[in-house]
Amino acid sequence: MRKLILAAAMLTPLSAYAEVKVVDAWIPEAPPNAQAMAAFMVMENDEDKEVKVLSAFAPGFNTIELHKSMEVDGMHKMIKQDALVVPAKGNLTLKPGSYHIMLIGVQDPRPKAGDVIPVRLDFADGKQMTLQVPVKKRADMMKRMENMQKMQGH
Ligand SMILES: [Cu+2]
Repeated sequence: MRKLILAAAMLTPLSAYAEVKVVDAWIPEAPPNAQAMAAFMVMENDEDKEVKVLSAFAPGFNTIELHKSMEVDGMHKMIKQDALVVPAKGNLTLKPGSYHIMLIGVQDPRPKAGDVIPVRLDFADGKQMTLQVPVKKRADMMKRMENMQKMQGH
C-alpha cells in the first residue's frame, strides 16, 4: 500500500503544489565550453502570503545558486540571492537579464536541447517541488520571447 502511494505521488504533474504553480520552465542549451547554465520559469502564488524558495537542486551540476542579473556601474553582474520571493497573490518571473536559477559546474554528459532536467525547489516552509525542466535552444526561445521583453538586457 505504501509503495502504491509513493508511486502515485511521483506521477503528480510538475506544477501541482498547494501555494505555488510553476509555468514556462526552461533551460537554454549552453555552448560547449560554458561552465554554467540557467533555469528560467514563472512562479505564480495564489496565496495571501509570500512564498520563498531558499535553494534548488539539479543532478548533473556541481553547485546550484539563486541569482539576479543586474547592471552595476554599467557592468553586467549576477548577484547571489538568499531567496527567490514570490509575492502574495503575485508572480515572480525568472528570465534572462533578471532572476534565474544558476546551474554551476556542468557535468558530462552535457545537457542538450531535448533533454529534461529535474530541478528541485526547496521552499522556506520545508516543502519541496521537483520540476521536469526542458532544455531548449536559446535562439528559438529568445525569438519567441522577443516581443515580451524588448527592454531587457539580453
Ligand atoms: Cu547567474
